[in-house]
Parts: sequence; C-alpha cells; structure tokens
Amino acid sequence: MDIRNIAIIAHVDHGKTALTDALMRQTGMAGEGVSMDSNELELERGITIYSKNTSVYYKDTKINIVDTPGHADFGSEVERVLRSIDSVLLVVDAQEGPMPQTKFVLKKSLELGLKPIVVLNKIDKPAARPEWAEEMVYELFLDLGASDEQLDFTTIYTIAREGIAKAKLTDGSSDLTPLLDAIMRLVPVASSAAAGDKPLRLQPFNLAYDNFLGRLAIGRIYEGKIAKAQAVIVKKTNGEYRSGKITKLYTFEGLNRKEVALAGAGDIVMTAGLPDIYIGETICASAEQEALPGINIDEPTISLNFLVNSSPFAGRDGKFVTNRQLKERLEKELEVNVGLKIDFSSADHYKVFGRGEMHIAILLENMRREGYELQISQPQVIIKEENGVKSEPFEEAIINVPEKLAGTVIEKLSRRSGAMMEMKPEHGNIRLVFEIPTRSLWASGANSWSIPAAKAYFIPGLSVFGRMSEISKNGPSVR
Ligand SMILES: Nc1nc2c(ncn2[C@@H]2O[C@H](COP(=O)(O)OP(=O)(O)OP(=O)(O)O)[C@@H](O)[C@H]2O)c(=O)[nH]1
Ligand SMILES: [Mg+2]
Repeated sequence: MDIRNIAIIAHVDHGKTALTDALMRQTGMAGEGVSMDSNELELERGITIYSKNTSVYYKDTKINIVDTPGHADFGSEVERVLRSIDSVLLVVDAQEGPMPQTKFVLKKSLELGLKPIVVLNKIDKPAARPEWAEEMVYELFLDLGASDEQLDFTTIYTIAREGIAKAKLTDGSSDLTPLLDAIMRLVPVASSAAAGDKPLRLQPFNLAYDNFLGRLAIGRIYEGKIAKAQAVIVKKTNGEYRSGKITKLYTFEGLNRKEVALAGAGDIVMTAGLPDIYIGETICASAEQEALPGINIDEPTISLNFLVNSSPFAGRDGKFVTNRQLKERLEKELEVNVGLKIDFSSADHYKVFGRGEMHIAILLENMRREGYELQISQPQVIIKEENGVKSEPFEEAIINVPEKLAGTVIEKLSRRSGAMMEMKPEHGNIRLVFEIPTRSLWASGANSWSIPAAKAYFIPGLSVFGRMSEISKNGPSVR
C-alpha cells in the first residue's frame, strides 16, 4: 500500500485539529465527537500543545498526518516535524488571513522545499473573505521567496468543523473528498520498492514517554524495514554510534497506536527499547551506514527558577513539596520536553530554560495538577553573546486599532524599541505589525496597556518570533 506523509500547519486556532478530526471521521478512523486534542489541558484550553500523529486510509493509500500546535512557543517542534513529511496543508482562517505563525511555518516549509497545499478554512464565517485571504497568502509566498513551483499552489476551501471541502468556492460539497483528492494528486508517495530494499535508516523527530516502556521515539523510516526485536545501531551525525534493540514497534491509526511486527520505508512509526534515543539520531542496521543529516533543536529564549515553597503556607496545595521530589519530576520532564533545559547545579533552586512563557506555563500547570507545589521566580529573557554582539529574543505583535489611535500606539511601542514592519488600513481600522523585544512586552505588561481603547484590539498571545536579534539599545534595562 502506498504511504503519503503530511503535516497540518497554521497559526493558532485556524482549524488544524478540526481538520484532522474531520479527516479521521470521514475515513472511518474516529467517531463523532472524537478529537486529536485529547490531553486534559488541551481540552480545557482549546489549543493543541503537543503535536500528534494519526493516519487515515483513502483509496488504497495510507496517509500519515501530523497535527501540529499553532502557538509560537511550539514553533521549533513544528519545524522538526516538517523535516520528516513530504507536504503540508497550510491552513489559513479565511477571515483573519495569514498571521505571524502562518508566516513562520510557511517560511520553514518553503526553505525545506516543500510544496504546500493552501487550505482556506472557516469560509462559513459571516465575515469570511476568502478571495482577500488567498491574495494575502499569495503575497506571503512571494515575500518569503517561494519558487515558481511553490507559488503555483493549489487552494482548497473548507469548513473544517463540518467536514466540508471545495476545490472552488462556488462548488457544492458535502464532505472532504476534494481535499483528499488534492492530497492524492499533489503529495508524493513516500514508500517505494527501491527505498524499501535498502538497509534500515529511521530518524526520530519527536519523543514520548510511557511508564512501562520508557522513552519512545517517533520517526520516519526513510529506507529499509524495521521489525520488533530487531537489533539496531543508533548513529549520531558525528559518526559516534551505539547498539540497541527495538522491543516494541507501533504505527498510528486514528487516535490509537497500533502494535505491529514490521514496518517499511515511508512509514511513520514509534519505537520502544532505546532508552537514550534522541531527536535527529539515525536508527540503522549497521555501523557502516551514514547517519541522516541532523535535526536542529532551537535554543531556549527565557529562563526562571523553580524552588521549594518556603512560605508559611507551604504544603497546603500540594503533596509533593520537597527539593528531591521537584528534581525527580523535572528530570522526568527532560525525557520528552525537547525545547527545555534545566540547570540542576544550584543547591536551593533549579534554573529552567524554555521557549517562551506558554511553554513554561504548561509545565507548571501539569505539575500543579499532579500535586506538586513550588515557587517560581520572575522569568528573564536569555541574552546571548556571539562574536561580541549581544542578542535577545524578539516577538511579532499585530495590533488592530481605530485610525485615530494608531499614532499613540506607534509612539508607545517605538519608545519600547518596537520597530514598525507594516501599517495597513483594514476594515476601517489600521493594522500595525511591530517587532519588539520580548522584555519590552513584559516590562509594559502586554495586558495592561495604558491606552484603554487600544486594549481591546491588542491581539493577546503575542508570538515569539523564534529568532534572536541584536540587543536593542534603548529598550528597558534587563531585569
Ligand atoms: N466557523 C468555523 N469555526 C471553525 C472551523 N474550523 C474550526 N473552527 C473552530 O475554530 C476553533 C479552533 O479550531 P482548532 O481546530 O482547535 O484550531 P487549531 O488550529 O487546531 O488550534 P491550535 O492547535 O491551538 O493552534 C474551534 O473553536 C473550532 O471549532 C470552521 O470551518 N468554521
Ligand atoms: Mg490544534
């Protein structure tokens, strides 16, 4: 059976998970009301936190799908996923148009040479403007230096929530068939007999953990076959290698993992049995084989201290309160939380480095629910120095304000070292795009802007731009 591999990428809330769920429903892989957002926190917050794999069957083809998170703090996770698939569905809200994270994930896709299929979603919204959104997406492709081939993208119009897709806006449709057919037409087949006959090469792009099985690696089989109980070599890009054994092997189906005895080239699998496996390493058949090119892990951008609660009220909220319990929990987190780093060297606190406030907030919330109680310090941005140039994390802020307020907002953001990248009239408002140092936003408290009328228009959940830039000279002093 042919295999095709895709990822669904978008800005937060544009409908990736709704689309994945609908694809599973239509192909009979999941029932009504079943969602890929299965984790407790995901259900409560209504956002995807962890990227997840599934597969559906359509016309004798297995389509492996990775549903990715849209929040900017998880952008580097999306980037890793993109390395391992062959095409993306770039979902864009037909009312909002492209947003900062659309730009980030599209840029990464184009750089990898992928040819995205554009999915304009939520065309049922009363204020949807699909033609405009399509034009904006085209401009974004151009701005990001898309090749002619990439620019010649196919657009599908969807109501993901209802499981409807159309090849043309004027078409009638009652299901996702036009989208599935576009995937069949445009996404290359990942499984070929020639690749299947080569010796095994598999590369993990994600990690997971199971209390009984230990660390699990999720990766793509590029060449060859892998079997349960197979002895393998794990090779790093620098040539170092070690041996190991696969104890269990799974593929993904609907919401479940399915244990299999054998899997072949092109498929995405999960393996158990390699306790120290890491992203980007190559699982292969023999030490003579060449490792696949590595996968970059983005560096943390913020840090803060986790410490034992020493207040008089300690022990009231949690059952795990000691330094040792805290340390054990954090060590366990490092098993799977790839963007996270922790410095355990201090006696009275642990310094946690993460990819943004949301990244750390999710960890803290999970710990709280498990019964841990702790104190944290104020977060700080990480200042890096390379060749004498200091750099700091920046964010992209999009602000929609009535015309008469634009001047005040521009002035306030400029005073905090914000650089205006774009200014466009939109629906009687002005849309401003700023690049601004993360610490400027913290210092000003993005939620308590002193222009009351502008507050309502400030889009919360500003997006970490995922890049470091030369430190701004006149920003607030580093705290
Ligand atoms: N009106 C309308 N709403 C939709 C449509 N598709 C999704 N939604 C809604 O949009 C919201 C976000 O949808 P999700 O599928 O969770 O978005 P997402 O892109 O997975 O979000 P993150 O994973 O958090 O980045 C939900 O409330 C959906 O019900 C659609 O076609 N029309
Ligand atoms: Mg989602």
